[in-house]
Amino acid sequence: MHDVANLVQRATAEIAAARDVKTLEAARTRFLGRKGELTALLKSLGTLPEADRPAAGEAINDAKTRLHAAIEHRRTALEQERIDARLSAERVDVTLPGRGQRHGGLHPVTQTLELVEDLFTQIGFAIADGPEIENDYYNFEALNIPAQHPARAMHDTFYLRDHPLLLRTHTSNVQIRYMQHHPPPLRIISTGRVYRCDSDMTHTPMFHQIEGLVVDEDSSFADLKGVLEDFVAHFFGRPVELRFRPSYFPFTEPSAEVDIRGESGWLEILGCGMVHPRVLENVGIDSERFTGFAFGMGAERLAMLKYGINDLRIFFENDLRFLRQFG
Ligand code: 2NL
Repeated sequence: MHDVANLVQRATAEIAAARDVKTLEAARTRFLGRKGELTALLKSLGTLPEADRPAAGEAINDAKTRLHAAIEHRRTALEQERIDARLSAERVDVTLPGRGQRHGGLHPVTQTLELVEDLFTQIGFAIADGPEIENDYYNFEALNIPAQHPARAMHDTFYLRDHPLLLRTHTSNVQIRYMQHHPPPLRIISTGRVYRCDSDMTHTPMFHQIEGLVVDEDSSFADLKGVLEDFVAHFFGRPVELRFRPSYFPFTEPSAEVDIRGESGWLEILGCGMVHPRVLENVGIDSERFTGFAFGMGAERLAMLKYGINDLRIFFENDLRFLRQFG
């Protein structure tokens, strides 16, 4: 009897001390297993005097029941501890705000191109498109740009290796192609990428140009001025003062460069002029009957003036901190 009490005391302590199921199982085997201590006591019953056997047997069975219950109780507790530990380790805060999905937006240059196309479409201009890889005729020859002209030099124009082709230096090639297939009167806007062998603070090898062309029986320089005044007012959203300075382009005569009045002085915004009669004749238009005016501007330059940007290169760096401001 004293042995049973001692055993129960040791077993209970061990069961309570078990930190995991494996230790607990070892304790069960040691005390309740087929070769366990309690089984050994049961087997030794026969060595007791007959009169003591029922009481001893009852004590052993009672101990067996209690230890069994204690083990199951402990097992349940350990299992619960394991679940609690996992629950707190793998906790998810479902109240956190979601990561969300940002909306994309159009590049400021694209927005500028679309706004200009929109404004000119409203006053009856058609949108014309053409190739960025062009031949010498459409990029230079038809535009009255002579063979020795500096713009045609290797260091100003990108030529293709092994092909008599080049990357267009302006979108005027589109105007020439359009005039070949559309008799006047005509009004068109052409926008797109153009390429020049040039790279510094204020020049990138690729930029976007916007060109306009009107050919009609009596289009005049006054019409050109009116169209441009109207355009800048709508583009900047306020009346803007323009200044025309005499200039030179091989494809216009007379030619002018146009400035807008800025905070501190005049800022150049575009070039323009009356289409040179030779350009009209090159596309089979009677220059005695028809006259035309044309203008060209850089889209990046236009966007810089509209949004107050001072460095051209930021348009091409794809820095989201910059681009998101135009969302
Ligand atoms: C500039 C100046 C200009 C034109 C482009 C043109 C096109 C044809 C005939 C005559 Cl088909 N002219 N385009 C005329 C004057 C100026 O561009 O500074 N561009 C960035």
